[in-house]
Amino acid sequence: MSKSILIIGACGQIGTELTLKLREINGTDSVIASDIHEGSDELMKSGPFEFVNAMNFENILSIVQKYSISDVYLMAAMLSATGEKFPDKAWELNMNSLFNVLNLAKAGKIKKVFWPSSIAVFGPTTPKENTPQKTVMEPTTVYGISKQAGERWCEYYFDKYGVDVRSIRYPGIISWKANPGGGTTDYAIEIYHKALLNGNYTSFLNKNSKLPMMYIDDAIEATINIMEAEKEKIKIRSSYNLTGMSFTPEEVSAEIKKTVPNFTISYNPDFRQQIADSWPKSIDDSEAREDWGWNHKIDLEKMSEIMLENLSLKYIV
Ligand code: AKB
Repeated sequence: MSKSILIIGACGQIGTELTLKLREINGTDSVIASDIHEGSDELMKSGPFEFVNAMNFENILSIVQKYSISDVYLMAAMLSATGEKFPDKAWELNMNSLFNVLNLAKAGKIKKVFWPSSIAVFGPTTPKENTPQKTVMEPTTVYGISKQAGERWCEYYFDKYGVDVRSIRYPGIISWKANPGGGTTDYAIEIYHKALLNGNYTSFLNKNSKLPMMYIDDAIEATINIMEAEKEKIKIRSSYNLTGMSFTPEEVSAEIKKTVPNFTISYNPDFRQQIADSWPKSIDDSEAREDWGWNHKIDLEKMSEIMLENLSLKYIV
């Protein structure tokens, strides 16, 4: 029997491409996209869509029942930079949405949950290079605190109630289809847009701010692979470390210059610098590689080629 999937937060940066990929794999009608607002034309035309507020349990339940949903991907969240401006809202959205979905699984209404965590669970006291899976975690952002608390709750629901919840600590995700919203790693997307549109970019992080990153195709593959892996292979029920590459604004700018030779970058760090400074520079994701076969494919050079090629087409049309 084919499964029925609900994506909550389907119109966001990751949700958009996750929905498209899951529809390609499982068939259009088995994948229900949902959000509080409509998404891109491509997403809206690709299959069924429902308005769903991730903070409203009854609202999610009615859609789960309407489509006999088995798997939920909860992609709705407030990210690090916006979370610092609206701490109460960030906590409310990030935690309530998670409890709603975990409780649906606990009640046996759905079978499997994907919930994204983030490198934001780490903090200034965490070892910065090759950050291990298990280490000191003292996050200093509301987003990071909510993700860390969420990880503990996921493990708790698995241990106490047998909820099959699976999670990845996403690094910064780079993509060109849907815009990101309110993250600290967003500079690494804006820079490609501005390189093509203006030939210059003012970075809100300084030139040596090295952060873990990943191209969207790798992130989608990891997300689907962890959900498809046999249950026994998922040995960590809080969240898995995951990475593709690490780079600084200066390094990505050097990569862009290979295609846009006149591109210039300047630096004007703002409040997001402090957030970036509190996060790891590189991640040890060997447990994800060992447990369920994670393997990234795209490095900085390849990613830059893909970004510039696709964005040039977007801006020419
Ligand atoms: C952010 O910058 O807030 C996110 C993240 C690393 O989780 N992209």
